[in-house]
Amino acid sequence: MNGFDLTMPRVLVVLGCALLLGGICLAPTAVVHAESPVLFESFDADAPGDLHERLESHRHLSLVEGEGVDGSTGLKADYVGFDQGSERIVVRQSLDQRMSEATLSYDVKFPEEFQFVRGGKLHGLGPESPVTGGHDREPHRWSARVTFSRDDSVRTYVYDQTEDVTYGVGRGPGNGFTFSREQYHAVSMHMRLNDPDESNGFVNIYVDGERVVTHDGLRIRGTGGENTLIQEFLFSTFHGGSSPQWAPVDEDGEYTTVHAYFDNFAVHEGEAIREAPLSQEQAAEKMDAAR
Ligand SMILES: [Ca+2]
Repeated sequence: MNGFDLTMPRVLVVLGCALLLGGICLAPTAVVHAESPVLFESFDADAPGDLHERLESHRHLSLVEGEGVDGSTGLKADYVGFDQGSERIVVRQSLDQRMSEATLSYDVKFPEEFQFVRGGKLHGLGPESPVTGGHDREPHRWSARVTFSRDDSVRTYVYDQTEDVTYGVGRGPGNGFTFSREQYHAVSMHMRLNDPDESNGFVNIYVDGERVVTHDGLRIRGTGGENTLIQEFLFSTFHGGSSPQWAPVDEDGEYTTVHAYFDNFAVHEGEAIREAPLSQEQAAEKMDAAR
């Protein structure tokens, strides 16, 4: 650690000050805002962390030097087409903190040949026992993910407490947002759980610092309790879907494999929208702060 002070990344945010007679600011009101990520992985550290090792050991994930942001090492995902979209790439990682509000951020690059087809998953957050894959909803179980969608866009995908539906509920952008190919974009999913008896939760998606999806009025959990709080990172990416129409195919209509690249996974408590893909220097600072 070389004497690195863990309190250093914390910054004082001045919210305002009490103006008294004569306009003199006598009493600045400050709160401590924790900038340290709950989880951070840039794939560039000398000693791989737990998430790094678990992702690297997945058969459809590999690390590629120079393909990360800013010429760093990035994570390549292979989307292998089959009769339910593409083969599932799912890695669940417990977080060291339980939160009612959090932001998941990562940088993603879609090459020119990537096929969005009918859409697929792009990571998210969950409680102690997330529900995905069309399984039954329960009051203490939920999940919130980003999906890539047809037309090169994004949507939310939330297993909330909506009754009489099998799969997640989603909302897309109202502004016609699309990803540009061959360049990294910074994606942030900022969410807050609802109060147990209210429908006041939200899951919002930002790309390169701009909000592109607002999904509010959500009853994400149906009860309170520690096990309902945000406490898992859901690395989850694949096409589908449950039929061949979701699969990437070649020019002969045969199942094929396409790729996307990821870098700089981060989970912060509260709102921490990433404005742009992180430079190597920024990523190194985050990596230090997360330790
Ligand atoms: Ca990297």
